[in-house]
Amino acid sequence: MSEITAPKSPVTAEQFADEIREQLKYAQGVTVEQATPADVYVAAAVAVRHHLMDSWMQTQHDMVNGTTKAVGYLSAEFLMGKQLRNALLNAGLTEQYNAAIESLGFNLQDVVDTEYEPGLGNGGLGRLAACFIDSLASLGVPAFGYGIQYKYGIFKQEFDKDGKQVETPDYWLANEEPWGHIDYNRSQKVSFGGKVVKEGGKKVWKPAWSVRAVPVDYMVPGYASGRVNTLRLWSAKAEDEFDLLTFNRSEYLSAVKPQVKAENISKILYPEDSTKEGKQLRLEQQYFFVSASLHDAIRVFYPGESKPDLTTLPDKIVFQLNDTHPVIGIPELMRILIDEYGYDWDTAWSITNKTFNYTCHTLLPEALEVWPADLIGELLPRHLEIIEKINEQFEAELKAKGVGAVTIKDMAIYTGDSVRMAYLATYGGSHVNGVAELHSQLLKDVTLKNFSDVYPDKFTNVTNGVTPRRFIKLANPRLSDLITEGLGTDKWLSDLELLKGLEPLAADDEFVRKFAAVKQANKVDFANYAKREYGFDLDPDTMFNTMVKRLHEYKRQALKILALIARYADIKSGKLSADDVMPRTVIFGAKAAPGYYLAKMTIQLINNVARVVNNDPDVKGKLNVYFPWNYNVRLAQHLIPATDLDEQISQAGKEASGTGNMKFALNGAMTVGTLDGANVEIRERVGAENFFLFGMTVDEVDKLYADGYGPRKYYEADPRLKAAIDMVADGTFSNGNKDTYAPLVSDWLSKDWFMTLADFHAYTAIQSEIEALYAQPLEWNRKALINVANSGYFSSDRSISDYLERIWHTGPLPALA
Ligand code: 26M
Repeated sequence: MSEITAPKSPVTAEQFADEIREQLKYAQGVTVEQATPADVYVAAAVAVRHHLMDSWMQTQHDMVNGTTKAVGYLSAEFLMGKQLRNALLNAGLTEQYNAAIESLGFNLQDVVDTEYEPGLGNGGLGRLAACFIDSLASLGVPAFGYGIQYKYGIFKQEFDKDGKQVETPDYWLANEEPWGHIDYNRSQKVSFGGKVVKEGGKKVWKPAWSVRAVPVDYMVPGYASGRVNTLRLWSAKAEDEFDLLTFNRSEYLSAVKPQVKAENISKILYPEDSTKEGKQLRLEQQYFFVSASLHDAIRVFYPGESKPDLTTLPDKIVFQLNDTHPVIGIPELMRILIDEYGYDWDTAWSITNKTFNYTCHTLLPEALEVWPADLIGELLPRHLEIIEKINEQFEAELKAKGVGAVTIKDMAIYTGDSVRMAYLATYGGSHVNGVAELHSQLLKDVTLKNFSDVYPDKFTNVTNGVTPRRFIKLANPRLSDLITEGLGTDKWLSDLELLKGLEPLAADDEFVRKFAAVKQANKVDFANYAKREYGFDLDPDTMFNTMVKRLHEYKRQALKILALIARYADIKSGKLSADDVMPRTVIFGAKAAPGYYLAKMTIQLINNVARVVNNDPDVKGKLNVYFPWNYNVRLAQHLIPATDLDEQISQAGKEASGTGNMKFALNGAMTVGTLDGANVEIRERVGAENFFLFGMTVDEVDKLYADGYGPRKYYEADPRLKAAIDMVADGTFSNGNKDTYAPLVSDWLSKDWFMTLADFHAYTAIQSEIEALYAQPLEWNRKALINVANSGYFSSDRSISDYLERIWHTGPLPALA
């Protein structure tokens, strides 16, 4: 590999500027004088890629030729956020870039701002995948992220004049995208449909149509590790050889149909989160990226071998299934091993079983994917046969273990008319993990109880984490500097437990004041940002109280908005004298799935509460509500560092983990939250006295259900709750129209599936505690600082270390020379 040179000696700002000039001239055809900030952004991105190239090649070389098992993270979503600043940070080029851009006569921020954020994910699951590949590279572990390069990412959210959500397409590839490298020569063919025939005693799949999966490679530079991994996102293109494949082609036009169909596969990210959608295109997407990825891994690890010994595959790579979306990979690997490479069933099963592991990200039963057998049979007939056979083997195994017939039926992977992907994943892989302690426990006790009874050793927990590079260093440079000052080192960026060293400084009033000043400056910055981007007038001298996450009933944005309405009513009626009110700015961010009726109505309600409250002179300066549209990674990076109080108020037992909660705690916000998901572990670490806990526990929720839950009782019993709901019903937030929110009100009063009303009292009661503390800025900031000091555990580096130890059984590549 002589073309790989040792990583270059650090580039100077002058050299970096020259590289940008070269690129502008010879690739983009513009002079520095003609160049726009967008041109300079592209040139800078290309220059950064060039600087990463040797490390990238070296990492691939070491991965393929060494003995360290690699990780393949299979995920339908990677919510990456903007790349330039992150790549510069991890490659150690930030200073040079800053100086170079300025020497070329451009403003740093103008250039960075032209980057368009790739929104290739819905929310937590997709962002977690992005944090994980950052940590894998930073720890020096050889890894591939495998996913889909959707042409359209998560929709852009706008609000119409009535405050309703309007979705518009996110064509993020409209302009030049300098990060992804399209590698046509490493394409894979992925086939669909047709039938299975017997030829010489062997099952042979004769597909009806195929597409070409073209890899688009993104470099994933590790922070200070010298390693650069690959995120390989597949893009669907038409196959040329369709005439060989369509065996009942009668006329040209119908033969061309599959070509149109082909490119549809990677056209759009499904905007659903946590609802199963039995859509054929979705299954096509899943099979498309998984089949291409598995074939790609074999190509990479057995280069040029026509008869590779695939019994060694589990020593080369371990695949993590990010939720059920890539689980079709299990029958696909079986098919590849048996049909393409001639292995017998048992050998194929042993390889497959060792190669896959499954992460579950939910507890909502409706979010576990179940595919109609008809659909699988039509699209992937050979896979359906294999699934049936896996199920037969599974049932025999259960029987041999003495499991009863009724339980065996309950556990069926294949029921005769559907396939349960979570069960297939649990049986087909070596390990199953939940994403926080409580969640993993509930998986064992409830959702996958039968499986955990039979296969207790498969089950484990890996609590989620977030990357401190993006979510502290890039998002919050002021806090980063203060942490470095406090610790006397910046090593915390790759060993976040070092934050613990800040704890003694919480007793140092001088340091706490500096910490408070950082928050205040961040709030001023955010107010300016909100003015510029949204036209809002935020007052940085009020408490910034934030709730950002997908809009979902279980997350209970309704609880927040009802409490807010009650407070508005209290101020207005004089029940709360204006002087006693701690001024608050409440900030929401949330997208609702386009087909989720009640979620969209909640968005409309929040917007209209904001309109009414912000225009009411009676509460001026006391309460303001803002709902910046199109919450995304960029907005998160601005908002999180500026937040005083974060809301994590899901019904206990419903939020698998949450990762926003970690980002806020790490940025010095206090949390008001339930005992749900990772809140439990955050509270354990930061200390009960530094966390605003309220609401029912999982056991209390279960008991209330069992006893028969009726929300109306709570409405009748609590006059403030009643007043708030009545205001929604009577048209206060809909210009007098009583119909506007009727379905929402009726749901609250008759169903209230997530017990918002039952937790209302506890939620409003804790507000006085919150305000009493906020009235003592030094004490508030002391506690917030203790939160930062004790949240180092929530680094995704720690999550990845746990995966390495408990599930993947691999580690970093040998140190670089
Ligand atoms: C399913 C079928 C069809 C279309 C889309 C989906 C789908 C897409 C995304 C279903 C679920 C999806 O994401 C779920 C998710 O984001 N879960 C969150 O995962 C985070 C990371 O583990 C956790 O922190 C959150 O608690 C959990 O809600």
